[in-house]
Amino acid sequence: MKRGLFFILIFFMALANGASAQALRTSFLKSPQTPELGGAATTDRADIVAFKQMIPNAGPMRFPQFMFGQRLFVAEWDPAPGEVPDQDGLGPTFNAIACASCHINNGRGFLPADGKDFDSVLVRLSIPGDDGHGGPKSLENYGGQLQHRAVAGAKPEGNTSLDWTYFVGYFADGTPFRVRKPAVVFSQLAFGDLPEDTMVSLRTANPVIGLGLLELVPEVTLNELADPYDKNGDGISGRMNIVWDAKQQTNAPGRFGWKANVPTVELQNAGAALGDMGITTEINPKDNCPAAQDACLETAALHPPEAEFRSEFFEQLTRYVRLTAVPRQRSTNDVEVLEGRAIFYSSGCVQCHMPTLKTGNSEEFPELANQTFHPFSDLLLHDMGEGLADGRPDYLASGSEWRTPPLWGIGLTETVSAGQAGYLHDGRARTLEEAILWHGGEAKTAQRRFRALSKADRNVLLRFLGSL
Ligand code: HEC
Ligand code: HEC
Ligand SMILES: [Ca+2]
Ligand SMILES: [Ca+2]
Ligand SMILES: [Ca+2]
Repeated sequence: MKRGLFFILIFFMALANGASAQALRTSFLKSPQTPELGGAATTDRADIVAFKQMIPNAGPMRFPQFMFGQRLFVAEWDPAPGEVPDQDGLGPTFNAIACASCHINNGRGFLPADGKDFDSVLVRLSIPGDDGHGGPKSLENYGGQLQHRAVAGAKPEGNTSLDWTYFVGYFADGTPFRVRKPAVVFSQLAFGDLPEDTMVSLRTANPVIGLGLLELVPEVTLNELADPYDKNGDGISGRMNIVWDAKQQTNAPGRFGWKANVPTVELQNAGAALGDMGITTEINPKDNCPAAQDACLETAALHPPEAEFRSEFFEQLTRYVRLTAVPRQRSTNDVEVLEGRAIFYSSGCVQCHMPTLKTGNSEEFPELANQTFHPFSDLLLHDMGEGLADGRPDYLASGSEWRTPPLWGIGLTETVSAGQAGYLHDGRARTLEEAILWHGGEAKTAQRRFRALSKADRNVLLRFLGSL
């Protein structure tokens, strides 16, 4: 009898649990989407510096620190020993000399024109297996990323260029479209051929706005939004990436990067400093020199053993990234933008590009706590099909899974990046329309709905995206 009651109790608890997962999604979808895309962390700027503003509700005390963090974000690093001791230690190998070289005005990077160097994108490498914590396994001679530049005395690992394949398709109304897909071509590899089973992933730099908000979305929220076995039968099975938090020495939900493979802003920044620029931190105290690279090891020894990024400075950089505001949505009373938003909802874009999320508590950042905000992302991984697959797993993310990228600020891409635009993880899409056309896998139905729209309806949807 008691046992029976117990099972009945479990049954109702499970039912309540399933229902509450749906309830959270429904309540987020029903709550009004306001133009304050970052909640209180919204800026009115919509110009070239729109992504570089401090969240307005942070106290004036924060401002000098924020400006100092911004200086660090744009600072160009020198090889050691340099004239400014707190700004030297670049390399030995690196991809760029400043955070802002890739995150242009805190915005995204873009693919180089034919024959030009990779200036704001990078190439990740791995071989089958894992690193002992479930992450990608590095190559013995090249590590987990190709650094195509080096300081004097060390060798660049190699060079890269792009090979394009073009595809033609049609909208339901007969209008043709042409999209393109890049493949990375390696040359001048300094430490031997890449192993045959090397997996390669081309990545552009993401915009750096509103990340403090995304970091504070409680894990239970992500868990409730996730639907890994598609229990609600809508064809969408978002799941969390679970990744290694090297600072806390534990597993944690992944939130940052195109495959949500990094758990915190701090670790993302430390990884970027070392991997992209060759700058050591307390978190990553050793320079990035695979054992085969003797000259790299020798050159690294030119910097004194302490971290190249002074800890107090690195903290300011991380605070800066956390306190960067999100631009307000524009043209919100425009009839076309409103129609476009309705199509965005009815086409199922919101199933992944979740309009509304909420942050939890934070003692360190009360200005980011308990905010309702509008990232248009669920921070979950989705299988996007073969067309977008890189075939390079990263923790739980398979070769075809990607994190739903936030769409806030996307309408200002060209404004902040001086006319440049490249969307999707590898920057292949020249327009927002091309980005949508690449959606496959779980997003195939939404993509079909988009292709079935009239030209006028496609345009109002794009107008809505442009208002974000
Ligand atoms: C060589 C180009 C390059 C440089 C230099 C660079 N980044 Fe990045 N950044 C990227 C790329 C590419 C990604 C996406 C990585 C991925 O998906 O694996 C990224 C992602 C990020 C993200 C995550 C954004 C998100 O939405 O998830 C943050 C934060 C970030 N970078 C901060 C920095 C900081 C701070 C620096 C300087 C210390 C820096 N980056 C230097 C290319 C760069
Ligand atoms: C199944 C989940 C899913 C659905 C449904 C979906 N998207 Fe996406 N969207 C993604 C993912 C994941 C990416 C990133 C893919 C990549 O970079 O390879 C993405 C990328 C984008 C981008 C480019 C973002 C950037 O930063 O480069 C745009 C724009 C976009 N989606 C718009 C839409 C629109 C409009 C719809 C509805 C017609 C839609 N999406 C439906 C998951 C989804
Ligand atoms: Ca260094
Ligand atoms: Ca390397
Ligand atoms: Ca589902």
